[in-house]
Amino acid sequence: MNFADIRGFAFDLDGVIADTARFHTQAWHQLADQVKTPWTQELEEGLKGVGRMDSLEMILRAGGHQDEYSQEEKVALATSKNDRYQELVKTLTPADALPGMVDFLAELKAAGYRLVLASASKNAPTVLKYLQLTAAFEGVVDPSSVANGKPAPDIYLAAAKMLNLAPEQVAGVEDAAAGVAAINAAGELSIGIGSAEDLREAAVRFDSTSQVTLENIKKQLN
Ligand code: B16
Ligand code: MG
Repeated sequence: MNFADIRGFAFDLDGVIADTARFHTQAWHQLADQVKTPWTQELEEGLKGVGRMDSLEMILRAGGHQDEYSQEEKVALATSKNDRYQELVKTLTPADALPGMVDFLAELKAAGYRLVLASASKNAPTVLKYLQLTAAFEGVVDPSSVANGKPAPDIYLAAAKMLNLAPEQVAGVEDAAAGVAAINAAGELSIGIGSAEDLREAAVRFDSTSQVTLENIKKQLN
């Protein structure tokens, strides 16, 4: 893939733009305690980027509880997690954007790149509003409009479509293994933010959001 072909960027939200991954983690951890699934580092990492009902299924399966709840009870569990998450995100302010990301968005815009959000979260528009970053993006892909969640490519393909670009012209930015897998499966350029162990499939990788600049991306690709 050639960086010179890139015209647009599709961003994940939780863990990339905003420090909200910790809120999802906190709310899911509480739910895991409630259904008596032991909380592990592996489960915590595996849930990142995964949609709400798929996350619930992962937690139930991890504790061997997958056959103990009706569909109605599962929806009630997911709703209670979301209620807790929404209470936590109410505290967000523009200061909760992750280090360097507001500058990176501005740098991309000034360089003429087109920007969309490709988050699995149905709460993404609300979170952007609290961060006062709604206007930074041309659009937000609606996660309920795609058939398959991350690691399937659907949401990143929808992001390219929203920008009227071919997948090879789009770079995706992610903090989760499921998200990097989704970008790669879409045939886009994957930029991962996180540990080398978790994000070994990323084409470009940074330890922290503060390192993400156009210059540093190009450096890694050369
Ligand atoms: P919601 P991202 C993902 O957002 C989160 O990483 C994941 O933890 C969460 O379960 C998922 O969104 C669904 O979120 O319950 O708010 O619809 O990382 O893709 O921006
Ligand atoms: Mg994420």
